[in-house]
Amino acid sequence: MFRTRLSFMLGSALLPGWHHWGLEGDFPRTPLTIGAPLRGTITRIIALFAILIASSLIFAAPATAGLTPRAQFWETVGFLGDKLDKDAFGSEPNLRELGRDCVLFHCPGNWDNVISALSTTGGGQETSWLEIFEDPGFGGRCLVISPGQSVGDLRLLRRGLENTSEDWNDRISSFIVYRGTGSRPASRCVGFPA
Ligand SMILES: [Ca+2]
Repeated sequence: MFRTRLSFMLGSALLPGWHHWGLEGDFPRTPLTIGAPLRGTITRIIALFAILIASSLIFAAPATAGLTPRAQFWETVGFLGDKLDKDAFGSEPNLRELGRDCVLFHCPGNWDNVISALSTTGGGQETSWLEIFEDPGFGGRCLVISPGQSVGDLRLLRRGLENTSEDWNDRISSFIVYRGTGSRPASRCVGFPA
Protein backbone atom coordinates (compact mmCIF):
# COMPACT_ATOMS: atom_id res chain seq x y z
CA MET A 1 0.00 0.00 0.00
CA PHE A 2 2.72 2.41 0.98
CA ARG A 3 4.75 1.56 -2.10
CA THR A 4 1.72 2.03 -4.36
CA ARG A 5 0.87 5.31 -2.74
CA LEU A 6 4.45 6.51 -2.99
CA SER A 7 4.68 5.62 -6.66
CA PHE A 8 1.34 7.30 -7.21
CA MET A 9 2.60 10.46 -5.51
CA LEU A 10 5.85 10.40 -7.46
CA GLY A 11 3.96 9.80 -10.69
CA SER A 12 1.65 12.70 -9.93
CA ALA A 13 4.55 14.94 -9.13
CA LEU A 14 6.48 14.09 -12.29
CA LEU A 15 3.58 13.79 -14.70
CA PRO A 16 0.51 15.86 -13.75
CA GLY A 17 -2.55 14.10 -15.01
CA TRP A 18 -0.83 10.71 -14.95
CA HIS A 19 -3.22 9.37 -12.30
CA HIS A 20 -6.21 10.08 -14.51
CA TRP A 21 -5.25 7.12 -16.67
CA GLY A 22 -6.12 4.66 -13.94
CA LEU A 23 -8.97 6.58 -12.31
CA GLU A 24 -10.91 7.30 -15.40
CA GLY A 25 -9.93 4.22 -17.30
CA ASP A 26 -10.20 5.96 -20.62
CA PHE A 27 -6.49 6.04 -21.43
CA PRO A 28 -6.72 4.11 -24.72
CA ARG A 29 -9.81 5.87 -25.99
CA THR A 30 -9.24 9.51 -25.16
CA PRO A 31 -6.19 10.97 -26.89
CA LEU A 32 -6.49 14.19 -24.82
CA THR A 33 -5.75 12.36 -21.55
CA ILE A 34 -2.67 10.81 -23.18
CA GLY A 35 -1.46 14.21 -24.27
CA ALA A 36 -1.99 15.94 -20.96
CA PRO A 37 0.86 14.28 -19.02
CA LEU A 38 3.15 14.52 -22.02
CA ARG A 39 2.39 18.19 -22.40
CA GLY A 40 3.08 18.63 -18.70
CA THR A 41 6.45 16.93 -19.10
CA ILE A 42 7.31 18.94 -22.19
CA THR A 43 6.29 22.13 -20.39
CA ARG A 44 8.59 21.20 -17.49
CA ILE A 45 11.49 20.44 -19.86
CA ILE A 46 10.98 23.77 -21.64
CA ALA A 47 10.82 25.56 -18.30
CA LEU A 48 14.05 23.83 -17.22
CA PHE A 49 15.80 24.92 -20.43
CA ALA A 50 14.49 28.47 -19.95
CA ILE A 51 15.95 28.51 -16.45
CA LEU A 52 19.30 27.15 -17.73
CA ILE A 53 19.45 29.76 -20.51
CA ALA A 54 18.53 32.55 -18.08
CA SER A 55 21.22 31.30 -15.68
CA SER A 56 23.85 31.25 -18.42
CA LEU A 57 22.92 34.82 -19.35
CA ILE A 58 23.30 35.91 -15.75
CA PHE A 59 26.67 34.19 -15.40
CA ALA A 60 27.78 35.59 -18.78
CA ALA A 61 26.99 39.14 -17.65
CA PRO A 62 30.52 39.88 -16.33
CA ALA A 63 31.76 39.67 -19.96
CA THR A 64 30.22 43.11 -20.50
CA ALA A 65 32.67 44.35 -17.86
CA GLY A 66 35.03 44.51 -20.87
CA LEU A 67 34.05 48.19 -21.09
CA THR A 68 36.33 49.02 -18.16
CA PRO A 69 39.08 51.45 -19.22
CA ARG A 70 42.56 49.96 -19.04
CA ALA A 71 46.19 50.50 -19.89
CA GLN A 72 48.48 47.74 -21.17
CA PHE A 73 52.23 47.18 -20.90
CA TRP A 74 54.69 44.82 -22.56
CA GLU A 75 58.17 43.75 -21.56
CA THR A 76 59.50 43.63 -25.13
CA VAL A 77 59.47 46.17 -27.98
CA GLY A 78 56.71 45.51 -30.54
CA PHE A 79 54.04 44.60 -27.96
CA LEU A 80 55.80 41.31 -27.24
CA GLY A 81 56.96 39.30 -24.24
CA ASP A 82 55.32 39.44 -20.84
CA LYS A 83 52.13 41.53 -20.77
CA LEU A 84 50.56 43.52 -17.96
CA ASP A 85 47.00 44.89 -17.98
CA LYS A 86 45.77 47.47 -15.48
CA ASP A 87 42.16 48.65 -15.23
CA ALA A 88 41.20 52.21 -14.30
CA PHE A 89 41.19 53.56 -11.75
CA GLY A 90 44.32 51.76 -10.68
CA SER A 91 47.98 52.26 -9.88
CA GLU A 92 51.24 50.46 -9.23
CA PRO A 93 53.34 52.50 -6.78
CA ASN A 94 56.32 50.15 -6.97
CA LEU A 95 56.75 47.85 -9.96
CA ARG A 96 59.64 46.07 -8.22
CA GLU A 97 57.01 44.50 -5.97
CA LEU A 98 54.86 43.34 -8.88
CA GLY A 99 55.84 39.78 -9.89
CA ARG A 100 56.55 38.74 -13.47
CA ASP A 101 57.06 35.32 -15.08
CA CYS A 102 55.07 33.85 -12.22
CA VAL A 103 54.65 30.08 -11.94
CA LEU A 104 52.20 29.16 -9.20
CA PHE A 105 53.38 31.23 -6.23
CA HIS A 106 56.90 31.90 -7.47
CA CYS A 107 57.75 34.99 -9.53
CA PRO A 108 61.39 35.02 -10.63
CA GLY A 109 61.04 38.49 -12.20
CA ASN A 110 59.34 41.81 -11.55
CA TRP A 111 58.05 44.71 -13.64
CA ASP A 112 60.52 47.39 -12.55
CA ASN A 113 62.53 49.01 -15.37
CA VAL A 114 61.48 46.43 -17.96
CA ILE A 115 58.47 47.96 -19.77
CA SER A 116 59.31 48.55 -23.45
CA ALA A 117 55.86 49.08 -25.02
CA LEU A 118 52.51 50.41 -23.79
CA SER A 119 49.00 51.22 -24.94
CA THR A 120 46.14 53.41 -23.72
CA THR A 121 43.73 52.14 -26.42
CA GLY A 122 42.10 49.76 -23.96
CA GLY A 123 42.81 46.75 -26.21
CA GLY A 124 39.13 45.90 -26.68
CA GLN A 125 38.10 47.77 -23.54
CA GLU A 126 37.73 51.52 -23.01
CA THR A 127 40.65 53.89 -23.47
CA SER A 128 42.50 55.33 -20.49
CA TRP A 129 44.73 58.17 -19.39
CA LEU A 130 48.08 57.00 -18.06
CA GLU A 131 50.79 58.59 -15.92
CA ILE A 132 54.21 56.92 -15.99
CA PHE A 133 57.04 57.70 -13.55
CA GLU A 134 60.72 56.85 -13.64
CA ASP A 135 60.92 56.27 -9.88
CA PRO A 136 58.84 54.24 -7.41
CA GLY A 137 56.22 56.14 -5.39
CA PHE A 138 55.22 58.23 -8.44
CA GLY A 139 58.52 60.05 -8.23
CA GLY A 140 61.07 61.45 -10.64
CA ARG A 141 60.40 62.57 -14.16
CA CYS A 142 57.03 61.61 -15.56
CA LEU A 143 54.68 61.70 -18.50
CA VAL A 144 50.89 61.82 -18.80
CA ILE A 145 49.80 59.87 -21.88
CA SER A 146 46.52 60.63 -23.67
CA PRO A 147 43.81 58.02 -24.33
CA GLY A 148 44.12 55.99 -27.54
CA GLN A 149 47.94 56.01 -27.77
CA SER A 150 49.92 52.97 -28.87
CA VAL A 151 53.69 53.10 -28.28
CA GLY A 152 55.31 49.92 -29.54
CA ASP A 153 58.89 51.04 -28.89
CA LEU A 154 59.59 53.15 -25.81
CA ARG A 155 63.18 53.70 -27.03
CA LEU A 156 61.62 56.25 -29.40
CA LEU A 157 59.70 58.07 -26.65
CA ARG A 158 61.85 60.81 -25.15
CA ARG A 159 59.12 63.28 -24.22
CA GLY A 160 59.83 64.63 -20.72
CA LEU A 161 63.45 63.44 -20.91
CA GLU A 162 64.72 65.95 -23.48
CA ASN A 163 68.24 67.33 -23.17
CA THR A 164 69.46 63.88 -22.14
CA SER A 165 70.41 60.76 -24.06
CA GLU A 166 67.67 58.91 -22.19
CA ASP A 167 64.36 57.45 -23.30
CA TRP A 168 61.40 55.72 -21.61
CA ASN A 169 62.50 52.18 -22.44
CA ASP A 170 63.14 50.06 -19.31
CA ARG A 171 62.60 53.15 -17.14
CA ILE A 172 59.05 53.00 -15.74
CA SER A 173 58.98 52.20 -12.01
CA SER A 174 55.41 53.27 -11.11
CA PHE A 175 52.26 54.35 -12.90
CA ILE A 176 48.64 55.48 -12.48
CA VAL A 177 45.74 54.56 -14.81
CA TYR A 178 42.77 56.96 -15.09
CA ARG A 179 39.48 56.66 -16.94
CA GLY A 180 39.86 57.69 -20.59
CA THR A 181 36.74 59.81 -20.78
CA GLY A 182 36.82 63.39 -19.61
CA SER A 183 39.63 65.85 -19.42
CA ARG A 184 43.32 65.39 -18.59
CA PRO A 185 43.81 64.33 -14.98
CA ALA A 186 45.41 66.87 -12.66
CA SER A 187 49.09 66.09 -13.14
CA ARG A 188 52.50 67.69 -12.68
CA CYS A 189 53.77 65.68 -15.68
CA VAL A 190 54.29 66.86 -19.25
CA GLY A 191 51.84 65.42 -21.76
CA PHE A 192 52.20 63.00 -24.64
CA PRO A 193 51.55 63.54 -27.48
CA ALA A 194 51.21 67.13 -26.26
CA1 LIG B 1 63.01 53.40 -13.11
